[in-house]
Amino acid sequence: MTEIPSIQWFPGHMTKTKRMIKASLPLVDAVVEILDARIPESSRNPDLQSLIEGKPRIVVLNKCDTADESSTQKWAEYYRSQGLTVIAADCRSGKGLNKFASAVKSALASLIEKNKAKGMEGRVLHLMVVGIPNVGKSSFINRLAGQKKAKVEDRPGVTRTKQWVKLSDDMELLDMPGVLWPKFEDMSVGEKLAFTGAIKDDVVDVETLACRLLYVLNDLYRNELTARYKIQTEENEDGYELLQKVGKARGMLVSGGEVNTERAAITVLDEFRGGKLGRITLELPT
Ligand SMILES: Nc1nc2c(ncn2[C@@H]2O[C@H](COP(=O)(O)OP(=O)(O)O)[C@@H](O)[C@H]2O)c(=O)[nH]1
Ligand SMILES: [Mg+2]
Repeated sequence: MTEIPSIQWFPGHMTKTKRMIKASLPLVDAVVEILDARIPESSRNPDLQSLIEGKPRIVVLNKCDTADESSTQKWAEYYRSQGLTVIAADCRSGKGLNKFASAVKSALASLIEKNKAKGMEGRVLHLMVVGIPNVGKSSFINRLAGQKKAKVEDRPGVTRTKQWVKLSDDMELLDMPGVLWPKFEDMSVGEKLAFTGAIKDDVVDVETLACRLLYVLNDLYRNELTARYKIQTEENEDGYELLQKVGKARGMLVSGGEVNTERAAITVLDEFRGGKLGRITLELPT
């Protein structure tokens, strides 16, 4: 097990988060789980299932603009085969969110049927949003709620502790995302979270991280890598060699002609996160 400094306060924080999610659960009909489409499993909280005790779940494969389209489809099929309702979305532009309402209705079909039988057709459906830091929970809520959010807050008598955002006449969202933690214990999970920027760079060494990313990209997306930096690479080439090549190709040299590897590393990470290398998914369903 690798020690990442930030996991030292993990247990206490986690307990508080779990308590908060549990306290809100009785108020909602379904849970919306936001995942990063580039690393769906790694950006998932492994405890969520037991935490939400069988509440219907809608999975949002977010940031799908940065992920490989065919891989996102595979992930969607995979989660659907587990009985989950799935949409792919880009919460920065709002693309894909038009499918959200119908996804909720399909996830809650049996509840809606029951309501209808009880003569409570059109009863408001309540939803809670959860996910690990940086997956786009706030972007998701803001995108869906948009202007409506301000209106709800302006209404007199609306409690400020539990903010409900009205999405439509029959759907409301809890305006307080549940922040969960990813599974840090697994080295490769931690690494992927660091690649995408979910773990802050101050807890990892940028050069080591960039070397690992380059190694992985050379394995999975060699064409994209060589095209972006106009370099030639070998199969299984050492990450540090790759970093040197990138730095050289970009003219990132210090006096004496050595490559400024720190600058090269920052560039690689920034460009990967900014989608400059293309649409990349770092893991596939097994
Ligand atoms: N490319 C892309 N970036 C996104 C998307 N959704 C969110 N982001 C970015 O991801 C970062 C974290 O988003 P935020 O909503 O604050 O995440 P939170 O921590 O889960 O609330 C921000 O820089 C967002 O602009 C998306 O669908 N595509
Ligand atoms: Mg947020």
